[in-house]
Amino acid sequence: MHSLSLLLAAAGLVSAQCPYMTGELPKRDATNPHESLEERQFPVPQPDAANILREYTLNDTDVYLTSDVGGPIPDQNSLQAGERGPTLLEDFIFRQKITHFDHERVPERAVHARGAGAHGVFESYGDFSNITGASFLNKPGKKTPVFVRFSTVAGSRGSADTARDVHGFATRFYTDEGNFDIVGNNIPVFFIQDAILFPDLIHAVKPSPDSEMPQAATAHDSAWDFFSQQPSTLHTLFWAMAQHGIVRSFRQMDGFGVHTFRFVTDAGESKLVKFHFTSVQGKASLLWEEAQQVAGQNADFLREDLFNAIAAGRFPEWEFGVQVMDESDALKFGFDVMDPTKIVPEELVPITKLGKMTLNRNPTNYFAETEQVMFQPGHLVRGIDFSEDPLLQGRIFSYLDTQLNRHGGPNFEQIPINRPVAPIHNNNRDGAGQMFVHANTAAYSPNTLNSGAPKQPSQQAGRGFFTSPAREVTGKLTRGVSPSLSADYWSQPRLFFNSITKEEQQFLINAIRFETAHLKSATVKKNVLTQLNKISNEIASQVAEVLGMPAPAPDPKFYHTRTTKNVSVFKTGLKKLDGLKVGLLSTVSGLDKAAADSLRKELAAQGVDLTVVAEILADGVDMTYSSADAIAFDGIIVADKAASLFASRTGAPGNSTMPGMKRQAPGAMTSLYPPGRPAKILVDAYNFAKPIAGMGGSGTMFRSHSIAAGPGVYGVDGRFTAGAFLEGLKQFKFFDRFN
Ligand code: HDE
Repeated sequence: MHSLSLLLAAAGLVSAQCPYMTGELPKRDATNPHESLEERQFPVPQPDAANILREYTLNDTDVYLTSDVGGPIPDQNSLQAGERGPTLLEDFIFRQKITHFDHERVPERAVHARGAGAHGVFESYGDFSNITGASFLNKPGKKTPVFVRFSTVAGSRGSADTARDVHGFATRFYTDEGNFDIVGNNIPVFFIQDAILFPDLIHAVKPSPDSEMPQAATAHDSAWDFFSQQPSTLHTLFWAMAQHGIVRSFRQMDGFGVHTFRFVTDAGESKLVKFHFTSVQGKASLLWEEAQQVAGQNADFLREDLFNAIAAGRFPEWEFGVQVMDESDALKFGFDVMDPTKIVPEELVPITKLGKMTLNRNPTNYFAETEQVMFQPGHLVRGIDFSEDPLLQGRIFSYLDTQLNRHGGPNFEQIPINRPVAPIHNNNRDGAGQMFVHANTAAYSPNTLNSGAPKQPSQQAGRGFFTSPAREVTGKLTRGVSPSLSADYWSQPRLFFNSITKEEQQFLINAIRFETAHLKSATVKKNVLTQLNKISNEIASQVAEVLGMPAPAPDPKFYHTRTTKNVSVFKTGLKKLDGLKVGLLSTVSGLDKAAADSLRKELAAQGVDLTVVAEILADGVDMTYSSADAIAFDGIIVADKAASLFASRTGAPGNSTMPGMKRQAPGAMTSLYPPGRPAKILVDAYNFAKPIAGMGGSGTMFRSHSIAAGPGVYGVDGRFTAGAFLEGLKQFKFFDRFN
């Protein structure tokens, strides 16, 4: 029997040591030269549910270095003719090492090149066989391994994490009936309605072909030229320009399948569904100025947050749910539910929660796992089916094709991170890098020579995948956008704008102002205003003001005052503080270690990390002012007796020893950190709307930096409590400071 055929269902698997690791290979029958590998009956490696890659993981502890084919070799010096060279062609060790290095890179993803992944587990809340035949949802408590890759879209693999962008949220369920991928985003809608426009969208958004600028940004003419001529982009653009484009953490964002899919029961009854992953941590985002600083100072901000949280045992969680609609509901809500530029408002169809996903293990090797994971909307399991959405239809083709390009052959599904935990039996054969030794010589179907196996499953036999019987297609062949998709691109961006907080509204307008102020073409600017004005005259007028153009007269056809829920970041806010960071600004001499420790404990009880900052690394100090900045923290506390560090105003003449710089107030003179750095951390944190506090009567100090008492500013009156500060962290941002 084929060894993979016994790779068992993920849930509840027993761990078994790989035979190749123990060295206990079965004996070969030397008298039978035709004995096949199958007949040798290898003990079958079974995936361990806690780590489905364990059997493939190489451990180099206390071993000798070998060549790729196993012989021990030294590889630190080339073989050369004589002491001073040259290197000899004979040097197989040199050639193998260098050749392998020369071929280390595979093409980065055409989009979503920058990402971070993690393993985890999905647990079903119940038996949902009344709506789907999907086996991973058919039992309460049933566990299925998952791998998730989060990403940004436009930037290349080395771009900064906090570029303003849509964020990818791709989830693979390694179900016991095959892999199921939801290749989704953190924004529930998409820019276009037909996959044939995807190359146009991406060419417009990516850097200019002549200068390769700008990297990971849409603040350029071609992007807005496309956006303003293709109004299907407006809704997604609004989400991306709002806080969803600059998330605080991958952990603090929701995920969406975007398209409408189908759930199909074993009996063949189908419903339309939309997939949702709702963050148990809650939602949080950065401010734009903050995100820009982070991009310069810590390009790894989001991946670092995810990696560290998981390493610290603070496992991020999402509730997985579906909006369920009848087949007959497709046009009932005033728009087409096949339209990926529309949300189905939760007031109309609430989310049914199906289970919880927990990410609990970091990858062991970035390339092998995160870079080689190859998602596809076409990875579908019995019980789930596609919809007619033309965008989804195109994706089913594109992802398979792009994986062929990235891997260079059809066997990428055999790479450990892509292998299902379910058995594989088919007549696909050969190709570069084939990993299986297929024993069946009748590699075709139908056959009699292998007794018809692998047999054809069906809806009834063998739990085969089947297309929903309710799907019916008629009509003349046509190219063109359906009127049900093109009737209204403007009401839902307005619904989104109406439903976010007034601060978020202003941030959204500011973001559009920032981007459009980079435009050179007067035509593009004019077209942008025309489109914005169809959504809101207020938005168009505010943008026009910055562009030095006249405010347009209202174009009210799509104006309305409706709102919906769960589209704002700050309205719902944080539910858990796990993994947030607080900086305690102190001095080496004034540090009260006992007070710092007790504060650390109080914050840690809610999953918050305390970092003590002082002039130099000393006992009890975690970070120095030479390397700290406000962006490293979600909140700042100034320690008792540290006030001397804040004597000068931000930007005051330097305290540096650099030639030509004036000296500043006594007490702040040092060459240990840039001029005014401690005060800058405090003032930046305030300006980034973070909670700040002084532990011991900090009123005067705050006032000297123009920080007024108010929400999110604690301890001004000398009364500081960790509890109040933690509440402040939950609110996360304090916008009254900008009023
Ligand atoms: Fe993708 N997309 N996409 N996309 N997409 C890719 O596949 C594509 C779309 C999304 O972490 C590529 O493996 C087309 C919507 C994510 O590995 C490529 C269209 C949504 C990821 C591709 C879309 C997405 C990708 C590039 C228009 C949200 C990263 C590398 C029909 C629902 C997955 C790759 C990962 C990646 C094509 C539109 C999400 C080129 C043609 C809509 C999260 O195949």
